Amino acid sequence: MTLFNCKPAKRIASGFHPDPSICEKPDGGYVMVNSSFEFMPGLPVFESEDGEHWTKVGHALSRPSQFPYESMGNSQGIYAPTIRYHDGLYYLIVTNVNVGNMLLTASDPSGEWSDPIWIPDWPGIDPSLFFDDDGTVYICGNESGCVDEDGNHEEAGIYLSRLDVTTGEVLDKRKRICGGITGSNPEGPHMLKRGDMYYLMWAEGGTESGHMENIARSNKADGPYEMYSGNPLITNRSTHLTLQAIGHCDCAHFEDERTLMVFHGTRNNDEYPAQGWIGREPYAVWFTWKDGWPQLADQSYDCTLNGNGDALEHDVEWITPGRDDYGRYSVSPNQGVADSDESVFDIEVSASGNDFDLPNDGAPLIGTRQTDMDCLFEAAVVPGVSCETAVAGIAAYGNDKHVITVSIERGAAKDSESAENAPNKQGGKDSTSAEQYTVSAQVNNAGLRSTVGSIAMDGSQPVTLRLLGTNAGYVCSVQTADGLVHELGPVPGKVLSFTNAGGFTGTLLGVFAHGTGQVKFSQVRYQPLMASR
Ligand code: 6LW
Repeated sequence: MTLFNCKPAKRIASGFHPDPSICEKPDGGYVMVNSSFEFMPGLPVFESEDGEHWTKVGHALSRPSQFPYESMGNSQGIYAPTIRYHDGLYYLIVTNVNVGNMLLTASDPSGEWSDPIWIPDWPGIDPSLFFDDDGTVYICGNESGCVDEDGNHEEAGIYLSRLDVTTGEVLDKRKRICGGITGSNPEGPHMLKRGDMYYLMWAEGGTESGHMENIARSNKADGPYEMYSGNPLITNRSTHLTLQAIGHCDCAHFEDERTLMVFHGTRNNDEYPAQGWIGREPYAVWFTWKDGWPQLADQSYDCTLNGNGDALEHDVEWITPGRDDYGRYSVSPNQGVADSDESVFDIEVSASGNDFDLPNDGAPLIGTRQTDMDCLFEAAVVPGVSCETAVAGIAAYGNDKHVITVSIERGAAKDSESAENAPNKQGGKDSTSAEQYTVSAQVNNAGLRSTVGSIAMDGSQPVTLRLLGTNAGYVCSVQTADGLVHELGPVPGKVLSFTNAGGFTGTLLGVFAHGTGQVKFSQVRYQPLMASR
């Protein structure tokens, strides 16, 4: 593949952590937050000493009083936060698209964060805060078009007001300060200041393959803003680069000679338009300044050139789609594992009263973000002992209508293949004496379910359900107690990509169960396989 003249960008977190916002800590170092949509715990918070190596230190949303998550649908909930530090306190301003815009505060970014201060008079999404030198606090955010309280139509664009951060009161009528350079989805604005000059940065072009970031400046906070003639500041649109859909920037050290900029993008296989399914991940670059504008030698960035994109510490973190199933899981480290470097877990799922069917309707699921294209996700169950429910399995979860599952269920599936290699047919075992189970790989694509492959077996022996992630997608298989691996079939990963599945999230690899009873998954393991892309 030909790589264009573009610079390497360093990935600073893997798996979907979109819409990065950063600020400097008063004693040195940085804090970052990301969107989390319907998932709990939400609003992941990272810290870094150098802006390049980041560690997750907690979540700003950890309790129902902050995030009424029960009724969150796909890609609803928490969008595009902004984090700022002012006068001893960290402020986080963010949209919950199901409720409205809110502010949270904390004296320590790792938590605890306050309950929300709601900002009822600020419609639209992607709010940002700016603390000016004279004590004025501004809120800016984007509006896709609405009717204001006086019945006037508000055009799409970026709006500004003064805000009381202690009450959430919007102090004056908001003003439209920017319409973007194309008019296509100007969003994710941040106001920053350098000397006496106010700068407005915003994403544009939609968060998909047309994504970009632009910048403008003014000597007054409410404009008029002068567009940078070099816009877009960054974009990878219409390229074959591995990294696509770059934009949604925020900066630290904005007043200094070297400025740290973060943005997000999607890793892709070699197809265009972007078919990456891991989701939007954050990257960081440093830039310098010339004549009052950022000096970015190239607009394009890729994640493969410096080879360090994957050299991130692996982070297994269990999250759940925010539905009424939050709290039905207990996750514990697997004690029986000698190699302590590996992250291996036991997970118990309480499926009582849960009639959902994951491949069809969504269901209780607990998962970890897929952080590598090439990876292995597996979990062991003993069907007759640890699986009392109707169905228990593992999933590559894009959203509740786009899921790939490898699951076991009681009974012989109608479309189950005759399992020539199944353990109940081997070694002269009498299959009639044990209860019948079926392991199957299934895909739900846009709500349409199909079986990729299935195999029948008895319920007395443990099975390991397996999803092998590759640059092309997933290979589904099951390993039986005799060590044999039965391949159930491949599924293209683009089923889960946002070009197919829609929405703003990425892939979770997790375990699920539905029916009634407890399911015990043991040896639940996520393993990156190679540092490839
Ligand atoms: C977010 C918007 C965006 O609100 O995607 O890429 C939306 N930018 O700014 C959801 O993450």
